[in-house]
Amino acid sequence: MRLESIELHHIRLPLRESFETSFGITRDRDAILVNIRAPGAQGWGECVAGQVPDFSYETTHTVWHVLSDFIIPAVLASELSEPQDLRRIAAGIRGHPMAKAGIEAALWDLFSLQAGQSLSRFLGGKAERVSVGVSVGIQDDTARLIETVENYTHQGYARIKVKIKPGRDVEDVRAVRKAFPGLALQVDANAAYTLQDLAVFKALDELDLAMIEQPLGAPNLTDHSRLQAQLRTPVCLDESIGDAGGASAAIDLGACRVINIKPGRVGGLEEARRIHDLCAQRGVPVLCGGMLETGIGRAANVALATLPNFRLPGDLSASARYYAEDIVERPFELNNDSTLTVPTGAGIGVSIRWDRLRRATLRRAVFKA
Ligand code: OSB
Ligand code: MG
Repeated sequence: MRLESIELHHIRLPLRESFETSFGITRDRDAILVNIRAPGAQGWGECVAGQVPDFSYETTHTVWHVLSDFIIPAVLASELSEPQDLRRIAAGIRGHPMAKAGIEAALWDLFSLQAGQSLSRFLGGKAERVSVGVSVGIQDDTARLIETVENYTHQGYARIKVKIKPGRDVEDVRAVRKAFPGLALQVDANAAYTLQDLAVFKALDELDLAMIEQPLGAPNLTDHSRLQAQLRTPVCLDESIGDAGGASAAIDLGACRVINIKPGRVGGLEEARRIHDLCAQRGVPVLCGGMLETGIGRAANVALATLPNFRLPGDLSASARYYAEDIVERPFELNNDSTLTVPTGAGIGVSIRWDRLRRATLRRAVFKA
């Protein structure tokens, strides 16, 4: 099969509340949406790079450049028989996993649609609902943090992840633990610390956390291994893990006991599934991470999270946690057992609200075969 055309949409959606991490504040979420068209069918994918090269080096502009100048011309010139073809087509392009993941996701949507299967089943997933939590950004002060956590637990989220940064760590998390003694609680440092901060992690280790996510710099597996050896709490790696080879090395080194899998960070759903399978073999549980996706990226993540080794609640909250007006029908809603329902329709199982997409679009381009 050959594609007829590919459309890119650079969109900007205002977040209901700004989201602060150790690396900065996001107020509006930018994304590049990829819409691929074949005779009689189309597919959608989301590139999760943002406005600023903070979580990763990619931005909406590097994604636009790498897709429009290199990957899209190669895809339009290729015969396609499965989503995995993207790996071969883009093999000569170094890095840029979020650009690759966005177009690969559109291929997964298209091929699962053509197979008449939901993306979840097409990937080999079985679950009908996936367990989720909420990732809470750094708040103005501790009182506001407690209020925010309370609000989410009232909404029904059974697992809370709190973002930390130097100066906003032990005191905040201790206060949350004290206010919610039985809560499934974890933290995410987004690589803001070094081994010099061992005392911080020793103190967090006393707070009965489900995990400590990405405490140290992304490239430093050895220091993560030294840290994990001194903690009871599992270390979870996010930014450090770029592919299945890296995941294998991290497990060999004892650098973590949990891995956060985000398709965008690892170059797509195929690589995400490889990491999932490797972790399953090695007895390491995984969770499905999030990047504040719109309903397009969220639907793909929910499908991925139906694979059996996603044993820990994902960072996949309801659409309304992020956006007043998501661009898909139906937006994801939280069930009373802290789950999201997996769409059963073919493909990603959500459809575009064109009116809202048009309003959110900053730039659009069409590429024809
Ligand atoms: O580190 O997991 C992270 C959002 C943007 C960038 C990095 C991260 C996050 C989150 C949000 O934690 C997860 C979500 O989408 O709800
Ligand atoms: Mg993280």
